[in-house]
Amino acid sequence: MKFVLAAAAAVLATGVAAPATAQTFKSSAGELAVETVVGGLSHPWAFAFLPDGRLLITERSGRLRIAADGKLSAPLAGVPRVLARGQGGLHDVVLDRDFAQNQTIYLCYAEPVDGGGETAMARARLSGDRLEDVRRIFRQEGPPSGGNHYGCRIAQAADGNLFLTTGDHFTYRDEAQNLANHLGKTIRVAPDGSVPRDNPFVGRAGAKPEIWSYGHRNSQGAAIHPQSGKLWMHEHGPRGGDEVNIDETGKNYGWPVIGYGIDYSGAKIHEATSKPGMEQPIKYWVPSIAPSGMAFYQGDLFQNWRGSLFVGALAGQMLVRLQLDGEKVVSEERLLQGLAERIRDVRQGPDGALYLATDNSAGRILRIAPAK
Ligand SMILES: [Ca+2]
Repeated sequence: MKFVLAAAAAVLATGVAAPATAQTFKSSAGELAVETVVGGLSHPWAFAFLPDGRLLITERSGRLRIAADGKLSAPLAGVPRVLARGQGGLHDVVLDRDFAQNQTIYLCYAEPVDGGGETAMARARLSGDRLEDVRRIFRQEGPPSGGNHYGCRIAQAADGNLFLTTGDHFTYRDEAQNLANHLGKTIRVAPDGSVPRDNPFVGRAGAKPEIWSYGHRNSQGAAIHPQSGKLWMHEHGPRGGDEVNIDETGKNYGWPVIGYGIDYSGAKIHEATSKPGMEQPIKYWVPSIAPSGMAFYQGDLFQNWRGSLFVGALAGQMLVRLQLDGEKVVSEERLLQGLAERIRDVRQGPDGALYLATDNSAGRILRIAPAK
């Protein structure tokens, strides 16, 4: 009995499941052990590590919770109201680069408006079990979404400016080429929501000054490259044509004019796969994997994987590792096939392990480390 209690206490202290419950998977870095850090989540969408090791986790329904030692807190007060419908709800959460000093976080979510939802971003100060000083710093303008294609990943650059991905709302794909609204764009704003003066369309008549790049379909992955400082992102294609792009100022990424997929009906969408003045992805998938979440790995636990880009897959139900040579993808490794989980988010933990969020009504945060 004493032994059983001690074992249970050890599990609680580390916050991970007992080793007996860990699943193992083969990989190019040896055998991987997959353990549950915390369960009982409803469609977790994103998570962030607080400096003390606790996890801040969003659930699509609109809850923001903290996990510590394998236990979930009650939902934090002060989260903006979200439109939890279809794909929409509470999405990304990111800590400010100076979080240790200012306790500031950023949230992306579907904000309810007349006729549907718009992608919005708020900043707030995390104070115990609540958010204080909550302020919306961006809201998309353009025809609202009925529930699909909100984008909603945030990445903060070294200069503090925030990148935010949006979607084309599924029914308005041509708007991704229209600079007069925020559909199908990457947005760049300062942490107070103001427009940086060097944004590419500042001063152009009829163009939204918050736009950084355009011609995107629906991006649920974004990260700053640790060496170059450039924004990398991926986006969902239709039937085929998911892409990884290096997302640069003022550029047109082609949707829906060019691409590598077809419509769900089988109908043709694109004029061609390339066109002058439109960027090519550095990687695309046919058939689609439905990418969500993105992280560059820089840890010590997987020495061979340093510099790799990790991408979660929803429909693909796996974790994808892209080996890079500079700005080229040289190989793809498909991991955790057989786990049979939709992967919504992937991050590197402070311990050098990889962490995933699984997207379902019994969602979990998983820790991936070398098997002992
Ligand atoms: Ca494209």
